[in-house]
Amino acid sequence: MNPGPHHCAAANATTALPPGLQVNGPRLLASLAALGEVGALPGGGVCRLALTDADRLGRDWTVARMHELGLRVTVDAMGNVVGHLAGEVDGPPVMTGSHIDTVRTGGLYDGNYGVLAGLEVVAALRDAGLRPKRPLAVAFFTNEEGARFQPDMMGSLVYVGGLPLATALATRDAEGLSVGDELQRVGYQGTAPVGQPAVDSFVELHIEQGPVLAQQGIQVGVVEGVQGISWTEFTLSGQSNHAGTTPMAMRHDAALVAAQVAVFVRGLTQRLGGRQLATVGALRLTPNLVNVIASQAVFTVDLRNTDAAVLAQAESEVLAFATQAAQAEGVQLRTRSLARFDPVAFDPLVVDLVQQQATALGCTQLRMPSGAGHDAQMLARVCPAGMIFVPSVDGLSHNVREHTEPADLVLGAQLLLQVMWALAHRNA
Ligand code: HGY
Ligand code: MN
Ligand code: MN
Repeated sequence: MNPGPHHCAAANATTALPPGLQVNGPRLLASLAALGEVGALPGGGVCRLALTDADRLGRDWTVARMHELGLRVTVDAMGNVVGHLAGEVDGPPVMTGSHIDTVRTGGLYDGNYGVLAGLEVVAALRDAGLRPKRPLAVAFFTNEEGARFQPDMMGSLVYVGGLPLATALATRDAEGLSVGDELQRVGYQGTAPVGQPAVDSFVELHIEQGPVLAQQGIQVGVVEGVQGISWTEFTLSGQSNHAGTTPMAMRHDAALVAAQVAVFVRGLTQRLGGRQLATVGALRLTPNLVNVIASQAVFTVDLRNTDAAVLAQAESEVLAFATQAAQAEGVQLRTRSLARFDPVAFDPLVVDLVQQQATALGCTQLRMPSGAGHDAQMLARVCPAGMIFVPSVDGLSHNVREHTEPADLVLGAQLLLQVMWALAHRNA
């Protein structure tokens, strides 16, 4: 059982946390359960795909909570929402935040935890009657997951100027609905200028979503960066024909080529070794009928690696294999990049502060990369950024059984409070 939050030894005189300043664990856990009711799936888990009605309800719940805490709330043209807490001095805020959209089989904590822990930091300061030196901000960004509209981290990418707003708003989902229309429909196409406020520093608290911390019995991940991400959509166009009358030699079977690529990418990870990951997560066959040779297969390949050069090699090998497999089957191949982000290294200012405060809290800790993409990797383009991980039980995420122990959730929020306080009071 992990210890509850402690008083921490001061990182240095200017950043010492006022004695007794602690997050309220039961309040944090209750807020996670309450938000988890929004878009709840029967049997557990959450489905709040970006800009659906469930996402709107989750946004409404979170904005109402921001107002309850006395935050000034802004919504920009990308639907990014920021709750602002004034500091003793004006200037760019120390920001925390994450996302509240989920995948279709989401859990309670992916994204939601970082946003609600940020609001718990604000609530704890309010309880103590404390105002930070620099302003603080708690944000949730639009469409972090990229499950409905690609790329992922879309809102934060627009926020930092990495994707033009118009391009993002024109992006369409599989049903042809655009981000812009859906933002309007759910009532979150705001008027605040995108990318405002400029951010002093950013720290995101998130569940690890992998098995490393849980397997090693470590309480906190001191995240040093995020691995590279490559998402590609492959469209194979063959010829539908009768499953019972078409000789094998006469087939142009799109499903076969899709299956060959799926097997190839698994072999590629074994051959490349290291941290190479590959996933065929989405696959759609047309006409998808038991007795018809598939005329079309549309599928996605998700490649990840901390090593940019190996990731690029993996991409070119997959494309080369798919091209020759399609040719051999007499199937047309078209590809479309859905997301492409190089590995990101977080700023030592934030990484070292996370480590220092974790040490002050007496936590066991591990410096590690992030396997998942996060909004922090986008904010890292415009300010010093970093992340804190807490363990995921059985390393499960993007799965309705996603779970993190309450004590770990509370400890992570206490660490976030301490890191934000230190950032808000650092001399610089
Ligand atoms: O795909 C990711 O890594 C993140 O969950 N969007
Ligand atoms: Mn996430
Ligand atoms: Mn996710």
